[in-house]
Amino acid sequence: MTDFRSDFPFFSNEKNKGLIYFDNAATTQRPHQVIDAIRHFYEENNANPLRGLYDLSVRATEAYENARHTVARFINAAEDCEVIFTRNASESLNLIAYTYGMTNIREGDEIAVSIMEHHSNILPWQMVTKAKGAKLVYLECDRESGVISDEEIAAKIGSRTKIVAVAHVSNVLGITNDIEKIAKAAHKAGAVVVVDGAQAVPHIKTDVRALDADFYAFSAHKLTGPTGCGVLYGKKSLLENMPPFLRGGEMIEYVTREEATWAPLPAKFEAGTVNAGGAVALEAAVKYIESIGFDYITKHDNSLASRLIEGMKKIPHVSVIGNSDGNRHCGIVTFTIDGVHPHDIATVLDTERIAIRAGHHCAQPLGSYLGVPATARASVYFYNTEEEVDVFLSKVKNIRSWMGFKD
Ligand code: 7TS
Repeated sequence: MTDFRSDFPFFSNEKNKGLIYFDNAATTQRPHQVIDAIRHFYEENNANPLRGLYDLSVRATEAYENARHTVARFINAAEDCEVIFTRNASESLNLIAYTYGMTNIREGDEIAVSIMEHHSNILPWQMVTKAKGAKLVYLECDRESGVISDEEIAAKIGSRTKIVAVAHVSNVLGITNDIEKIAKAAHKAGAVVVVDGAQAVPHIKTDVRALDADFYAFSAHKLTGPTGCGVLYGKKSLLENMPPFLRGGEMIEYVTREEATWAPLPAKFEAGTVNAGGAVALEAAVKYIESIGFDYITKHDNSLASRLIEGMKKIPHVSVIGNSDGNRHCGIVTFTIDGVHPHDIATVLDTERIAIRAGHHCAQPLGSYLGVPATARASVYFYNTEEEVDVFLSKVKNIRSWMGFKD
């Protein structure tokens, strides 16, 4: 393995020495390349972008727009203006609901989401369907494999469907949904496809045009970038016909006492002073991830997930949620231990300096559907190691006996 960890000041920090960080699906750590990029922007190029007529502000604007160009190339958008900077994936999804959703959904229409969605891709659609007298329909997955079948797609996406909102990768099951197939069905029905890519973009090569996604949302902080910076990709023809989400700042063309007209894309969707430092840091994260390459990242994440799953299969009373093939987990392994509350699993592991997430993972409808309201989740990234997986497994093995169980 290449020693990526030396790129991460976090891991050499005195407080974090020896820590096994397995909560990468919640947020990742940042390499110095990203931290340096933020520092460099504020030390050298900081001004309010898109406004000033002086050289410094032009530099700030260039830095911001270069970041947009890098992101557009990274996800293979056709044009830079199809990339809108937001605060995070949640805001990107809300933007679509408040603008496209609230103007295009009518009484009797249907919005289809999958049962494995993060709340950020459910609540906005609950809001739209309730406001418009439309219906929210759930695409259910196979309880064992996590796969959404062709039959389910055919049954739930039809002539009433106007929006299909689905995760590219589930934050609980780790499964990759077949977006191309779902997009084909949606487009045939005359619906648009909203893809929540929060857990996909960090782990697999994402090509929004090959997927034929109409909208695609993700967060910088899950791919070693900064918090407070997210992306909404949208097809230009759709974005151009949508009303603005938030109002104020440089998103206008002209304002009278009564009326306003809107700036062209992407400014129309970026009200107020933009997060240029965040965008520049996201660009650094993208370049860093590209320097490692998805050939390596995907393979490594799959290999560690497989090691985790194979190890867990050998431990009595431990059950892995979802697919039995580690190559279908994007580094996310959710599990339960008989008789031990997931919060206790996380607390016990914390005393061993292992950080994992436990609870509902902001996917309560999935927990109800699978009959497991709370679970524990280990999620790895390219900087995690086989040694860490083995230490983790050895601790998981002992949890029941530490909790007083005899077998
Ligand atoms: N969609 C998915 C699939 C996610 O996993 C998350 C965050 C979001 C949307 C929201 O991202 P945000 O950046 O707007 O917060 N998921 C998790 C998680 O699994 N644990 O903590 C956050």
